[in-house]
Amino acid sequence: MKTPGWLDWYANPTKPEFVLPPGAVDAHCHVFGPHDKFPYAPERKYTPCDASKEQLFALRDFLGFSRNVIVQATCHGADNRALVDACRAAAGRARGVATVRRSVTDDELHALHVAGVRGVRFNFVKRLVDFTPKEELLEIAGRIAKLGWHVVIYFEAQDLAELWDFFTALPTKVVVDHMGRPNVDKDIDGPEFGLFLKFMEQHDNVWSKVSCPERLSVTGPAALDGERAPYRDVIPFARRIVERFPDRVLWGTDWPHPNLKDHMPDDGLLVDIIPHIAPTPELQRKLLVDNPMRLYWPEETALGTR
Ligand code: 0GY
Repeated sequence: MKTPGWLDWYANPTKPEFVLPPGAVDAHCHVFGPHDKFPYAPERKYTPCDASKEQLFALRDFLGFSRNVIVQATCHGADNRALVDACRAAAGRARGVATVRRSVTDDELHALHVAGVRGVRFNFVKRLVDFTPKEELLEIAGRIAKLGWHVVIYFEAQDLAELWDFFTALPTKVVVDHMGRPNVDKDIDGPEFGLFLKFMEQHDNVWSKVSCPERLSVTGPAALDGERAPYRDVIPFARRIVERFPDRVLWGTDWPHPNLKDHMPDDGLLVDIIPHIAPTPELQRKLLVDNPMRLYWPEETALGTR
């Protein structure tokens, strides 16, 4: 039972040529189901294929990551049980970003924290979610701020201007999924991407995941002759963000890549894009280790135990 046209994730990814630095974090990935144990939400907009925690951890090890940040996907609504189960099973090697409603109790928030949750996700992509009133989201943000959590936001570039006042009123760190989905057919120096850069420039609590080239690319997965890197039209956008805000960027695979209908990326090749967007070892270490550790495992960063 899957959404028609749904593609299953890539079962045999290529071994990346790029060797990840020790302690690297895949800071955006999901678990789906398994649906017989963790059913999908009735209000979901798509039904994915199951993608279990064991499969996620196998990918983590194969690619050379040490840790995961598992993000609640919309198909599980505000039922975070699959996410919590995966975080617990990871025994400290995964953190979570949950979805909660205003009705969530303090005890429930505490239990999520103990399981490893450190953020909530607010989704503004209209094909994925129904509208939630902003005052409800602000109320949630105020409550989770007290736990030291942050807010992850997912939106499309053309909606940033309208959402600007809401985003800039959030009282926490704010992490943007997939660079705010730039239209990479437009000029990198044009007003649309310029507004996103201004958003980060003017607000030093705003971070960005430089992830998901496979979702944003118009040129697609074909590499140029003699090069391995696919999705070449997305690379300049991601690289600009990494070079301008090296201490506020994160990277993730987005496995198992929900909602892709034309092709499924090879996760090994996605890893091989990293040196194109973060060209020096220092930028790579910040992107893959220092930044996600500071955000999701601050206690270990402070103790110097990683
Ligand atoms: C992503 C992107 C997508 C889906 C979701 O929660 C979700 O359903 O985030 C998308 O369809 O663009 O980050 O996985």
